[in-house]
This record gives sequence, structure tokens and C-alpha cells, in this order.
Amino acid sequence: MEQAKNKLVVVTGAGGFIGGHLVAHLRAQGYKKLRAIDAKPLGEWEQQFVDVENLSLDLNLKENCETAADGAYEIYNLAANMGGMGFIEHNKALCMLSILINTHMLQAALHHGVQRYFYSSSACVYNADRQKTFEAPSLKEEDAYPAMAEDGYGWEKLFSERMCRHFREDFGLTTRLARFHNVYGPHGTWEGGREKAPAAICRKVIEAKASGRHEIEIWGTGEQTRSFMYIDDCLKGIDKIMRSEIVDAINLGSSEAVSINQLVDIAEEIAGIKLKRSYKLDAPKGVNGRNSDNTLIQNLLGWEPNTPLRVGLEKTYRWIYDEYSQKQQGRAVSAFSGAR
Ligand code: GDC
Repeated sequence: MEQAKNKLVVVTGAGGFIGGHLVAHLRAQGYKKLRAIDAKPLGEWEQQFVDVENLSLDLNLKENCETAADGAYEIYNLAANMGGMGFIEHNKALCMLSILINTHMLQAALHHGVQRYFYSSSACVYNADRQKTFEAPSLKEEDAYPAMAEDGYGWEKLFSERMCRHFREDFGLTTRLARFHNVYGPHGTWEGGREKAPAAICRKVIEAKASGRHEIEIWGTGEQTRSFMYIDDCLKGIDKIMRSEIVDAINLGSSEAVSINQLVDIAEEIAGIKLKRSYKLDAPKGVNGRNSDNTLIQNLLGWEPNTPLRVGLEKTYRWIYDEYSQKQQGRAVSAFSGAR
């Protein structure tokens, strides 16, 4: 690790939520040569740092992956087309196409002699048959097989995991794989269609409070269960897994399962409000229940993500509240100047 701090380390997907936090985290740890890459134009990144080499490149294209990996000592590949249920249910082809990013990045990593390669997989790789109950089934790593992953997004992740494994076995590339379970926190998408449940629920509560219409629409019956991992735990886990000798895909998620109704309870409590709930039963729901079984990560690393949902959600709520308020102020100013 100390060695890596003075060598070129590349983060892809750096304009997004987790990638942006990862660049900030590596900087704070004393990494001196960082290259941050994202398909989004530079002005649209969630976080950006002047002492980092920032590149706007579409990593679907092989030649751009070659540029990305040139001179790199380590790569964290977080670039992908992704989002919450509302996005992945309606964009299966786009999600599957992220296979191009990981495939070209692996080839480029090998070509440029990269020492270590991190791939962010997802809880969406797990077999759907094991996630039919609402009692939050705890998913162990072996539950990905026999394979019946989330249509589109999950299959791409599972295939990419295997691609990493075969590059390691056949070509000797050192790869590390973590299966993220629904990550949330400040700088996560909170509007526009790609937001996941924690941010979406916070936004809806904030909107209800601001408008005085004390109502909230929840997708599904609200009985669906999930565990949500706060971003700080995700960063800690990436570090630990990257530095470990764990070669197979491992869960990186919280084991604090809640129903979506309980998630709404917590957001309401933070906001100091009670809302009338309505349930949109034909909205995208995904699996009925999902939790992270952390036996393996506890055994191998003696640690698991442990930020209580109440604590992480409060920080997320405050951040979304500020973003929402700024946006409303911007709207008010432009309406005022338009009226003159
Ligand atoms: O979007 P998500 O957080 O993704 O949804 C969790 C549950 O919350 C779903 O059952 C959804 O129907 C419900 N829900 C209720 N209201 C709302 O307003 C809302 N917005 C959203 N988005 N959901 C609502 C995710 C993937 C990610 C990633 C993680 C890995 O699936 O979308 O890309 O891979 O899984 O764990 P979720 O947890 O189904």
C-alpha cells in the first residue's frame, strides 16, 4: 500500500458517487499520483480535485481504456451505467453494455502491466430464487450460483466477475472483487431517475415537507427488505479488500436489514414529520428481500460495514436537503429575473 501511494493509481467512474468519494479518500490517505476518469464532461462531476489528473473519456472504447491504463500501477474500475430499480429495470441493454468497459479495462490493465485491479460488483448478482421472501434473506457468496442474476444489470456484473477471475487465473493479473449492497450517502444521485431508495425517500420526504402536501408515494407494498451501506463503510471495505489476499468475490454490505416502510419511518423521524403513504404497486420493485451475510468478511477481515442506518441516513438527508434548497433558490431567482 505504501508503495502504491507514490505510484500512479487510476479510478474510473470518478465523476460519480462512489468513484468521487474514492478519489477523495485516496488523496486523504496520501496517494500522490491519481488519475480520475469519467465519461461525463468535467463540469458535471460530483467531486473534482485540482491536484488530480482528471480525464473525460468514454471507457466503452478500447483506445480510451488504453489511455486510462497507461503507466498505471493500480486500477479501481468503478465505471458503469447504473442506477436504482427505476433505472436498471428500464435500461437492461445499457446496463449489459458496461461489459465493454470492464473487458477493455482488463485488457488494457494487462497490456500496461498493472499490479492490482479492483472491480466493483453488486448484490444484483445473487440468484433471484433466493430473494423471494420479504424476511430479508441473508445472501452468502455461494448464493450467486446456480446463476439467476437480476436481469440485465446483474448478469453483466456476474459475467464481469468471471472475466476478472479468468484474467487472474489465465493471465496472472491480480484482481479483487467486492459485491456492493445498495450504497448511499452524500453526493449520491437523488433525483432524475437513477436514484436508489434511500436518496429517493429522503427527497420525497423533503418535497412533502416543503410543499405542505404531507403525502408520500412508495414503490411496491413497502414490505420489500434491503440493507443499505453508508459510503464511509464502502470506502473502508474497498481499501481492506484491495489490500487483502481475497481473490473471490466477497460481500461488501451492511447486515442491518430494514423494510422500505421502516426506511420511510426513519426519514420521517429525521424530518420531524408524519406523511400519508400511498403505494404504487406497478412501480419497479426488484427482489422482495435482500440482506448481506457477513460471515465471510468477518472471518477473513475481522470487520464488517457498521454505520447504523439512522446515522448514515441523517447525513444523507441533510446533504439532499441542502442540494434541494439550493436548487429551489436558483429557480426562484430565475423566475424573478424572468418576471422583470
Ligand atoms: O432502487 P433501489 O434502492 O434498488 O430500490 C430498493 C427498493 O425500494 C425497491 O423494492 C423499490 O421498489 C423500493 N422503493 C420504494 N420507493 C422510490 O421512490 C422507491 N425510489 C426507488 N429507487 N426505490 C423505491 C439495487 C440496484 C443498484 C445496486 C444495488 C445493490 O437494487 O438498483 O444498482 O446494484 O441494488 O444492492 P435495489 O436495492 O432493488
